[in-house]
Amino acid sequence: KEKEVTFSISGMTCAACSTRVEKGIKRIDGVADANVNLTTERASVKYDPEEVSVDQLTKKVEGLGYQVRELK
Ligand code: 9UX
Repeated sequence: KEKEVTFSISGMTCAACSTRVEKGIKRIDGVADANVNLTTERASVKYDPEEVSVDQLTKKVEGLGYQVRELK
């Protein structure tokens, strides 16, 4: 069953940053949708927990060069 997770992401300073993060997350297998908001520094991701973990999503964003934490 699909789940949704919200992240706080810092380090995004221009619109190309948030687009980059959003596209990067969307490319991951198991991700159904992703929305990244530059102004609020929030990302919401719809994903299938049987295919991808929150930790993998986090690692992806870190790999792109931003600081990320899950919001509970
Ligand atoms: Mo904008 Mo973001 O020139 O890494 S793409 S700062």
